[in-house]
Amino acid sequence: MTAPADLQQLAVEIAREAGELARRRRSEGVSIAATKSAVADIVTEADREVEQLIRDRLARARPDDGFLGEESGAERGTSGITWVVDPIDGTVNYAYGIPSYAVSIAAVSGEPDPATWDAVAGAVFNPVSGELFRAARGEGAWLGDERLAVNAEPTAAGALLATGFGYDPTTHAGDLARVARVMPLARDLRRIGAASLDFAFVATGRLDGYFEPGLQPWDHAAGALLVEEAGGRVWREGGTAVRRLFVAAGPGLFDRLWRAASGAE
Ligand code: LIP
Repeated sequence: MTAPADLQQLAVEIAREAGELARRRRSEGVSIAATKSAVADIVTEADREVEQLIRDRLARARPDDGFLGEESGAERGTSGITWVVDPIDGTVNYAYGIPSYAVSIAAVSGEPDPATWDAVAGAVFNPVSGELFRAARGEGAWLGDERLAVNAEPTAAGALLATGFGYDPTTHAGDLARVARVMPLARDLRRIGAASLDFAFVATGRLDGYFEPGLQPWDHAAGALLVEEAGGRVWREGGTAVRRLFVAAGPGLFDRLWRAASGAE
């Protein structure tokens, strides 16, 4: 089995190239290729082009690996490693020109099932800020040469939290009820619009915690590893939940945030 550090290096190299393509295409103007689950759920031509670049680079470097991408679907491999890819996470931000979007690439081992896989390496790259967050299982999470650490405890002012909402308007009432349950813990709330960056910001200590229902495997595969390798905890709702809830935070906040966000209180 390839060392996590080697998989991380490949993810970093490809994320950089893919991110530069996304940034270049944005500067040339965005064209919406299609809508997906709801009118608000868009995919741009750049999403498709960037994912194809990532898929081609991975196939050339590791032809026996599997692939699971937001735009081009899944292909099983034979190596025990599957690459889980969101070519442009934060697509709506990207379409509007808001500089908060990222290429998210993760290598997972085991079955390509988010309920059971083990993320072993990942990279999250924001080509506008130039920040590339990376992690390899057991080797920490990093931003450049800076080793990342979650905030162990929020300050006395309360927790700086982030969340997100689904594209389906019928889910918004429940999402807002969840926010109301969580707000007593918070000093303030951010809605960044790219799950991979939300996770990365928890890993860096820029956020104390993050919670969001309905994330897709490619939204969380790399970001959750960043948080875990930075000393944080990540929970995903199991069972038959349709829009599974994700919660990520440092050890001093996690249990309170999970109880409030999940409604377990
Ligand atoms: C987005 C997530 C974000 C969520 C959005 C959307 P996409 O992913 O990163 O956290 O709130 O609804 O799902 O669609 O931009 O790849």
